[in-house]
Amino acid sequence: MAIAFSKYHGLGNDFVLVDNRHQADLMLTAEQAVKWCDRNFGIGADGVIFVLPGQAGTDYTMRIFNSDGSEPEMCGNGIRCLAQFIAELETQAGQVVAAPKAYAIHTRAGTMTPKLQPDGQVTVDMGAPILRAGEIPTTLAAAAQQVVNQPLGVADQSWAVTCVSMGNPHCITFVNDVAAIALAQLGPQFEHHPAFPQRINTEFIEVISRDYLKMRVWERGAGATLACGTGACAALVAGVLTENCDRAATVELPGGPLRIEWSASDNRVYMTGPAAKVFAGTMAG
Ligand code: ZDP
Repeated sequence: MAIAFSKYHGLGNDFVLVDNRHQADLMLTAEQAVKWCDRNFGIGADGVIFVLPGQAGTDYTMRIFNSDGSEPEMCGNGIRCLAQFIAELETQAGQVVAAPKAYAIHTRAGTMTPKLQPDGQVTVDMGAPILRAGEIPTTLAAAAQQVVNQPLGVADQSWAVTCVSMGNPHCITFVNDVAAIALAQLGPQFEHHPAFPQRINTEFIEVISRDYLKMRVWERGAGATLACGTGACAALVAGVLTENCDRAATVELPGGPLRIEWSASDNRVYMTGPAAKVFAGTMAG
């Protein structure tokens, strides 16, 4: 059976989107998603995202497979793409979708709320960051403690790491020169380090100023990507905890900039950035 899809990207972090609103079961298996993500033998993407019926009072549910077939809790760039995809599906169905328009989306990390802005960007209420080691999870500190600038040994070097979960786990380390980081060598060693029982997404951050960070990322289950929304949020939170940056900053990723704010009034993280459709098609399952 041929399955319709749309291809989107958020700053070059690219996803295949599937309209799964008419059934509760996923229309693809993890193995099929891996094939679809293959850049030579498939469509090519960092992940496959499904829009399902809402749960627990939300408008819709998001589920995602990484390109290796693992299922993360959340995806920041992906949820911006999902909001644009939903707006397109609703428009096709004859509904009026005028910005600003917000959707409540159920994810494995709780309810997230992307809002379409009149300028085409999408702002996502990503919820409060999770800082307790046991909930991230990492064994770098006692379960109830935070991990801020703790030493972690990787590749015969000691890295000062700060750990933050945005629903999915992140390890952030501040470096002098992100361009000099050997990402493909170091990334897998962080990802599979025994201190991270659920594996980890790793962000290397260069502080340009208190409101401008430069980031390179090695994603759990997807490797080096051009952008990572949850990672940019986690990096800003880590920057505040380590006193490297202000509560609002631009995070520059290889694919472009995201605007991130960790609100002092409600403790939630707000991410603003683009999401764009590239093409649509059908694929044999
Ligand atoms: O946590 C993970 O396993 C990530 N690879 C999920 C994807 C995160 C993403 N890049 C983002 O933008 O947050 C989609």
